[in-house]
Amino acid sequence: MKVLFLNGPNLNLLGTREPEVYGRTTLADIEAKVRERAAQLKVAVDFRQSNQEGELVNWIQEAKGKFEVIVINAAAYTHTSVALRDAISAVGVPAIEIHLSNIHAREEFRHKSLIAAVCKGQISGFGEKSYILALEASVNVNDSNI
Ligand code: CA2
Repeated sequence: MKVLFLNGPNLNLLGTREPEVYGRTTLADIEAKVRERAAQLKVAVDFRQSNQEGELVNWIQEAKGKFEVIVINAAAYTHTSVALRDAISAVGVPAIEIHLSNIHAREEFRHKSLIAAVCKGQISGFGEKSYILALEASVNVNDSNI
C-alpha cells in the first residue's frame, strides 16, 4: 500500500519561524516520524511539499493508480482553493485532510475548509501527531473501504 503525503505553502518553514504557533519541529522531522511509523505498518510513503497550487493539483491528478490514499495538509490553500477541491474530487483517490493546529479554534477565516467535503475525513489539532494519525487512518480506509 502506498500513501502520498502532500504539504502546501509555507510548511517548508516549519520549525524555523513562528515556533509559538507551529512549534520547533521541522517538516523533515515530521517526515522522519511518518517514515518510522510507515515502516512498522508496512506502508510505502511519498512525502512532498510545494508552495505552488498548480503543482499540488498536478500531484493529486498523478496519484491515480499509483497511491491508495492521499494525506493532504493544504495549509492556506485549504481555505481558498477550488482547484484543489476539484482535483481531489475528480481523481477518485481517497484523501484525508490534516492540520497541525485546530483550524476550528483559530481565526474565523480558517474555520472553512473548501476541501473537507471531498475528503474522507479531517484530522486537525494534534500537531505533528496529526500526520501519524492520518497514516493510521489511511490503513483503515484502505483495508475496510471506509
Ligand atoms: O495547522 C495547519 O496545519 C495549517 O494547515 C497550517 C497553515 C494554515 O494556513 C492553516 O490554516 C492551518 C499554515 C502553514 C504555514 O506554516 C508556517 C510555518 C512556520 C512559519 C510560518 C508558517
